[in-house]
Amino acid sequence: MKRALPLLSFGLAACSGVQHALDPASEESAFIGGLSWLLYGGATAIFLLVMAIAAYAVFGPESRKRLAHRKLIVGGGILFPVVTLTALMTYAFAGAPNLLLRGEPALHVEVTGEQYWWRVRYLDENGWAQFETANEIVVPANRTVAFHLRSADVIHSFWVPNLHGKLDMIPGHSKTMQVRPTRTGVYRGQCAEYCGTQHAKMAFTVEVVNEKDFERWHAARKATARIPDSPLLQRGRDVFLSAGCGSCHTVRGVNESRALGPDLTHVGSRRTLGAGAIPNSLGALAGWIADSQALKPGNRMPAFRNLQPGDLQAVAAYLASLE
Ligand code: HEC
Ligand SMILES: [Cu+2]
Repeated sequence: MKRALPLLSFGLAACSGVQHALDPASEESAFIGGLSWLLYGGATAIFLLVMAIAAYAVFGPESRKRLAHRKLIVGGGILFPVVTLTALMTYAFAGAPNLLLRGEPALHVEVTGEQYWWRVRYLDENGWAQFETANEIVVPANRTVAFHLRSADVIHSFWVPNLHGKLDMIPGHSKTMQVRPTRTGVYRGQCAEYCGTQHAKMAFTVEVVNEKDFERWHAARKATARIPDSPLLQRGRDVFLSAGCGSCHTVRGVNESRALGPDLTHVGSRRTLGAGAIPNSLGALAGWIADSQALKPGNRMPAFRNLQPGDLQAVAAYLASLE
C-alpha cells in the first residue's frame, strides 16, 4: 500500500495542471474532458471484456470452449460496434454546439500568430483595437470570450488545453474560438503547429480573473506608457528611440512603429519575455536586448551586442519600469 501511494498521487497529479486538457477551466473544455473520459472508460471496459472472453477461450473448460458460434460473431462483431459507435457519435454531435458560437460574446480579443510570439489586441464592440499587448491574455471568469485567430506569416495553432481544443491560425483567414472560462487561474498555451525554428518557444498564458480585477487590468493596459521620472529612465527612453528599437516596437505615448515586434507599453508587468522563453526581470531584459539570439536563436529580433553597457542598463531599466 505504501508503495502504491506515490504511484496513485502521481496518477492524480497527472490529471491537473496549467496545461492539461483533462483539468477543465471552461465550459468548452469541461465538455471535451467529459467526452474523453467517456471514451477512455468505454474503451477500457470493452478491452477488459474482450480479454476476459479471450482468457475464457484459452483457459476455460474444454467442454465450454466453443465460443465461435454465429450469435457471438454477429452480436459482438457487428451489432455491438454499430450500436455503441452510433450512440457515441450521437452524443458527440448533440454536444458539439457546446463548442461553437453561442450568444453574443462579452469580450472580443484578436490574437495573431507571429514567428514566434502572439500579438494580442483587445477590440471594442465595433471591432477596433482598444490596445495591443503580447503573449499574455487576461479574461474575466464566467463571461463568454471570442478569440479571433489570425496569422501574420505561416500557419500557427492556438491551443490552451485547459480552455478549449486547438484551432489553426491560417494566413489570410480569421477564425473565431469562443470560450467561457469557469475557474480563475493562469493557464498555459502553446503553439501547436510547427511554424519554424522557435516553434517550441512560442508559448503564452491566459489568465482568468474575476470581473473587478479584469476591469482594473483592462484600464491599466489601455493607458499609455509611464513617463520616465529619473535621469536613468529618461536615458533609457532616449536609447530606446536612438538605438532603433522604436522601428519595430511601439511604446504608446512615446512612438508608433511598424510593429514588427511586440508592443512594449507595459512590458515591465509581463511574467516572461520572448513568448515564455525566459522569466521577466531587469537582468533578463538586459540579457534579452543584448543577445536575444543566444536565448532564442532564430527569433526575429537582432542582437544588440554593441550597445554601451550604460545604455543597455538604462534601456533595460526603462522597459522594466513600464508596468
Ligand atoms: C527588427 C525588429 C526589432 C528591433 C529593431 C528590435 N526588436 Fe525587440 N523584438 C522583436 C521581435 C520580433 C520580438 C519577439 C521575439 C520573439 O519572442 O520571438 C522582440 C522582442 C523584444 C522583447 C521581449 C518582449 C516580450 O514581451 O516578449 C523586448 C523586451 C525587446 N524586444 C526589446 C527591444 C529593444 C530594447 C530594442 C532596441 C535595442 C529592440 N527590441 C529592437 C523585434 C525587434
Ligand atoms: Cu507558431
